[in-house]
Amino acid sequence: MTTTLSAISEAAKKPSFDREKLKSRIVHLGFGAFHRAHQALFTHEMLEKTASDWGICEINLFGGEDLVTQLREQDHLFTVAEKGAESTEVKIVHSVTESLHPTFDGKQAVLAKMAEEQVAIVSMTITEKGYCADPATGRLDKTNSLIQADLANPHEPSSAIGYIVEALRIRRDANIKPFTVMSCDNVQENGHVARAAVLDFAYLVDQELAGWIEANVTFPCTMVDRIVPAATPETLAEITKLVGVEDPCGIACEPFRQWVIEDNFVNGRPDWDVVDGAKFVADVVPFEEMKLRMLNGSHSFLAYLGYLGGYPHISDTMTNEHYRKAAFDMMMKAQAPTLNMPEGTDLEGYAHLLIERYTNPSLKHQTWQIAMDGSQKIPQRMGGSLRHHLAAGTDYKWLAMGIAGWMTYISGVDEKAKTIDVRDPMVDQFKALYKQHGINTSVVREILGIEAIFGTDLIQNDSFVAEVTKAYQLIITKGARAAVASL
Ligand code: NAI
Ligand code: CS2
Repeated sequence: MTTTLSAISEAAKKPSFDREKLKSRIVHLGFGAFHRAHQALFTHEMLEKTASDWGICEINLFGGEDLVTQLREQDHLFTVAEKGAESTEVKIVHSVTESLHPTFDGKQAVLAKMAEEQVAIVSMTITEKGYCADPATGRLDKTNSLIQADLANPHEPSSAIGYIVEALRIRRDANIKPFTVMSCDNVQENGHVARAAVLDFAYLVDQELAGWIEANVTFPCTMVDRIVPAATPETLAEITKLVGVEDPCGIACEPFRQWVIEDNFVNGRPDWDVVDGAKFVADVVPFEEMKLRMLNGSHSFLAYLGYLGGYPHISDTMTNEHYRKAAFDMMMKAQAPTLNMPEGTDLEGYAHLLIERYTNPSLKHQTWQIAMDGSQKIPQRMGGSLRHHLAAGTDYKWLAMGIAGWMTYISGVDEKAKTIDVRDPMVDQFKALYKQHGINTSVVREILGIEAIFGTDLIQNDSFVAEVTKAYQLIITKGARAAVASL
């Protein structure tokens, strides 16, 4: 099975550990861009520094068939290119032991793997929508079509939640210790959301099983950070040039990385904290909140208003002084004051670092990519801060502008009357509202009335509705660039 990539790795980047000794002790759901440049690489570097056997079995539940096929063809090795503003460092990841895909291996093979005794952690990067949770409440969305199908047929699941519950059932029935469920998605209190979704589902299928999960399984929260844009033909060509062979599983990312993990594992864990950027703590929630509000909140702001303003990438928005200032002000004036951080946390330093990371010209992070799935992202990136300011009577104009930018974006038409390819689980609902109202301020109240995104409280606040309407009006009449400059 040795391929050219492994030949290269043998020659230039041979790891210090014996790959043959690794076991699939982690099953990871979501072999996407992010995981390759984050957990898989952290695990590789942890293995370099410790004598342990924590290997990863990669699974994609939805899509990514070609990626898994290709990964197998290259002996489960792949490249990560860390691109700084001036130089690039290439690493070959050796922590992956095997891979599965339900499309060609079948659902039972996936479940059997998750139920294997040595599997101690099931981790996930399945996107916000993968939790099948109501974005406003974080509880299982029982109307979700995947969940409905899995409730009807729990032994043949499709959703990640369905797989986890069924795999835990198999383990309990076979008297095998459970695994820890570790979410690595950008979801506020991701462990708590994963737990709520799993338990809500389990209680609907088997109360006794639900009780066993509640008593025996842990769901640590994690804060994950590294900007990893989707691979493009350009990044893959660059990797080919750097490595000397083609690597369709290769991925480029920024040099920065951070991983703060709640130390709450039921069946052992690797010492990821031997690697720079990873640490275990007792309470991750403040760190998650800081990252989601300051980084992801400003990212979404820049994504919607940047896309509408004609900027294809985040680094392009940073060339406009108004966008740069608005992003910084949003972090420091709208988000930072809502946080409750451990003493000594330097939020201003963090904001400056974020602006520097966004400016990295080597990283082509598309505004369109970040704009995806806004219905799942807006509540956690802006909702909590908004409620904070509304209660305190403080200024939140950056948040109102961000929400208005998103509302304009989901109209599906840009400032040059070109169609926007809006990707969102709720896109049909948006289309219906825009069909009824057109691009007109009357749509604002309707969109703010979507309970799954905004709950029931925000729509009742007239001054909030007026503020978003004012921002929306400015965007649709003067354009996004002028609207951002007005801040
Ligand atoms: P990607 O598009 O490369 O991969 C998405 C992954 O999610 C695929 O493996 C796919 O199989 C899986 N997936 C999609 N829908 C699913 C569903 N309904 N159920 C189960 N699995 C599903 O995206 P990428 O970049 O890997 O990001 C994935 C997530 O990782 C993000 O949504 C975010 O929560 C988190 N993340 C991403 C960062 C980035 O910069 N790319 C940084 C920090 C976190
Ligand atoms: C981005 C994030 O796609 C998005 O919504 O905001 O994936 C962002 O790149 C990461 O969270 C950075 O850690």
